[in-house]
Amino acid sequence: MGHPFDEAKRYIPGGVNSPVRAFRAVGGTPVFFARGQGARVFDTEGKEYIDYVGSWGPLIAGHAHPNVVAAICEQAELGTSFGAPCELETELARMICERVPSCERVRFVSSGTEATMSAIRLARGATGREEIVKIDGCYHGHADSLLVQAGSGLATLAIPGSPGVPDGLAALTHVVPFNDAAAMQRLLDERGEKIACVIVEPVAGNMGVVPPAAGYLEAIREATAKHGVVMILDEVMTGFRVHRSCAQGLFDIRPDLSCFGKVIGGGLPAAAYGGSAELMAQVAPDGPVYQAGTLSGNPLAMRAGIETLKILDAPGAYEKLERSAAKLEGELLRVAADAGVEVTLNRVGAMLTLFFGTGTVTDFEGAKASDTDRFAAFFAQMLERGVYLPPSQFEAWFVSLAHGDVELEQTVHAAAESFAAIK
Ligand code: KE4
Repeated sequence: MGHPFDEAKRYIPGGVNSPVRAFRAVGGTPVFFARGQGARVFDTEGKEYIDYVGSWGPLIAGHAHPNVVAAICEQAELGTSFGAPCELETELARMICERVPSCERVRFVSSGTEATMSAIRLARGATGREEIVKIDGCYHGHADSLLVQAGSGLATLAIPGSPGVPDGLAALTHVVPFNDAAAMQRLLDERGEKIACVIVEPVAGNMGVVPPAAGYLEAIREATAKHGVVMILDEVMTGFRVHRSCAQGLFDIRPDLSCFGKVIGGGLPAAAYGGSAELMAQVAPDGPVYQAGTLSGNPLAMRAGIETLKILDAPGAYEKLERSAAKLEGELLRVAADAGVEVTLNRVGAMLTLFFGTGTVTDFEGAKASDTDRFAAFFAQMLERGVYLPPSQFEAWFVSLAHGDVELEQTVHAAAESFAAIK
C-alpha cells in the first residue's frame, strides 16, 4: 500500500483540501492524522505528536474534549441540520453577544472566509462606497476582494493575489503596511469618502504572530470614525483565544463589525460576523444586503461551539492558557540562546510565532526578512522528535488548555535538540 498522500493526489488537487497542509513551505511529505486526543495527534502509523496547529486554532480545548464529543454525539442523534431556526443558534449568538459588547447581533456562516466576505459586503452596502482597505500580510480567507497583494511602489491600489481575481476588483482594494498608523491616516484623509471599510486582524496571525503597536488599533478606530469608514476586526483567529472578549476586549477597541470563526465552532464548521443592531439591520431579511447559507448555524456546530465557550468559562481557563504560553515562550528563548540560534518570538496570549533570524518583526516586511530555510529545518527536526508545528514560518502556533507541563517540557527538550541540530 502506497503512502496516503499518493492516493489523495489521485483525487484531490495537491492531495490536500487547503494549500498550507501540503508542506510546500517546509518540504517533505504531509503527515496524515488518524486521531487526536488532548494536546496530541496520532498519524496513520500510530506515531504521536504534540500538536501546535490545533486545526489552525479551533481546538483551544484540545482534541476530542469529552464535553464537546458528548455534545456532538447527543446532537447527532437529534439531527444534524434542519435548514430552519433552532434554539441552539440563539444560545450561541447570545453567548457571543454577552462576551463582545460591540456585537448586538451576529449572523452565523460556515467559514471565516464567508464571515469576512459578508462583513465587507455589508460595509459596502451600508455606506454605498466600493473601495476597501486591508493590511499587507493579513489574511482574511479567499474571497476575491481580499485575495490581493500590495501593488508596486507607494501606490496603495492592490493587484490580484491569484489568477481568477479580476484586476478591476483588486483595484478596489487598498493595501497598507501593518503597524503603520500614518499610512492608514494618509490614505483615509485622501480617499476616506470613497472607502467602505478597513479590515484588520487585531493581532496579525497570518504573517506569523505580530502584535499591534501601542496606539495602532486606536489610530485606525479614530481615522475610520472620522471618515465614516466601517472598522472591521477580523477576530477569526484571535476571537475567544486571546481574551474572553476577544482582542477587542484585550485592547479595549470597539469596532463597527467583527468576524469570528475557529473557536466558536469548536472544530466544526461555524463562523460569524456581527456588530451593532443598527448596522446588522441592513442584512437580509431585515435589510437589503443579501447573505445566506445552507448549513449556517447548524445544530451540530452550534453545540460544539457552545461547549467550547463553556469550557473557556471555567475559572482560570484564560490564566492557564497565558501561563502555558508564557512558559513555552520563555523556555524556547532560553534553549535557542543556549544553542546560539538567533530567533525572535512574538506572542499574544495562546498564539505565538518563533521567527528565525535577527531583529524584531513588527510587520510583513519584517516577517519576510526572517530565515524561512532555517524555520523549515527546525520544523523537520521537531517533527522527527514528535512535535507538530504549523508547516510555514508565516503561521501561528496555538497552545490549548490540554497543553500541560509534560507537553511543554517535551516540546522544549525537542526544541533544544532541534536548535543544536540546525546550528
Ligand atoms: P476559513 O475560511 O479558513 O475558515 O477562515 C479564513 C480566515 C479568516 N481570517 C483569519 C484571521 C484567518 O486566520 C483565517 C484562516 N486561517 C488559516 C490559517 N492561517 C486557516 C488555515 C488554512 O487556510 O488552511
